Amino acid sequence: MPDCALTLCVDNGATLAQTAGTGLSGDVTVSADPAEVAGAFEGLQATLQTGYTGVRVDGLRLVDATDDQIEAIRRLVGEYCVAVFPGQYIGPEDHVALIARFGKVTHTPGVNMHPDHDEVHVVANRGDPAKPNSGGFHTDTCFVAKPPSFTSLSAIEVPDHGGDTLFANQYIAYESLSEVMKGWLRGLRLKHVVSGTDRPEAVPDPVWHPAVRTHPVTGRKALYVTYADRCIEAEGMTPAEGESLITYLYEHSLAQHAMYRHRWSEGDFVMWDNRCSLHAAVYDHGDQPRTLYRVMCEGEVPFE
Ligand SMILES: O=C(O)CCC(=O)C(=O)O
Ligand SMILES: [Fe+2]
Repeated sequence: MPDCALTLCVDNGATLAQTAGTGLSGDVTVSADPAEVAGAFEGLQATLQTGYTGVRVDGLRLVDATDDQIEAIRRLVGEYCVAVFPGQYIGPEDHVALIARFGKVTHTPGVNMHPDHDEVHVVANRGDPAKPNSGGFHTDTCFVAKPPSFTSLSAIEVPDHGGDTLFANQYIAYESLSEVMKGWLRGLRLKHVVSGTDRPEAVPDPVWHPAVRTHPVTGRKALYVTYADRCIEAEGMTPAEGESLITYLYEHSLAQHAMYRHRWSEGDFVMWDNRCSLHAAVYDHGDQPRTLYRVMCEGEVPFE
């Protein structure tokens, strides 16, 4: 490990290198090479938040990040699926400028954007105290040819309690499948369509993406499914076979031990990698306001 401006530890104080070296349950892996990963995070204070998923990064003002730190964050989010940067209070202009450092800024076709910032999507919701519910787990905007690599949210107004966001690690989902199932999925493509946008007429035709995708930064394979409304067909299979398979994979992708649950504080900046994770919002915050500004970065055409 290079000089130790770096701290990467799990919450119980064990270092990541110790944790990863012990051979985790089943066949899952934490990272390709912890020492190498740690080396990429020099200068960042990153703390793993659960067994496999989610890191918190302290001591860094994101708007002042160096190019090396941006690359370290790209790698960190790629390995642990989601990174939380507390106390950032990033406004819309800085937010767009920050995400532009990771790639081309994009947005979900058909959603309503901020009136003064056309690259910022305002995620605003009040829960209904009589009907708490959750959004389904999904990967963002998978119904386009180049789905977003990263989605980021800056917390503008958060509830006192509730309104958390959950993340599920899709490397773990893939790695914990049997070799037989991995074999079945080899070369299989799933059809993705739009659902739940404000203006469906603004969205493109359905697209086919591999059921398993290789992450371009980490080289790890991740399951790439989403909820049944958006993932509607398996290539070459009968509708019944496809539906059963997709339903199975989706349920499998939501193991609790592969999840991180984020409780929002004002000023939080959260960034996740849609190529290796699913996420879901929980609308249990009654009628308290909850406002998050969202900016995304375009990814590549998914490949197996
Ligand atoms: O409201 C949230 O916590 C997340 C909403 C969401 O799915 C998104 O921003 O992509
Ligand atoms: Fe989303």
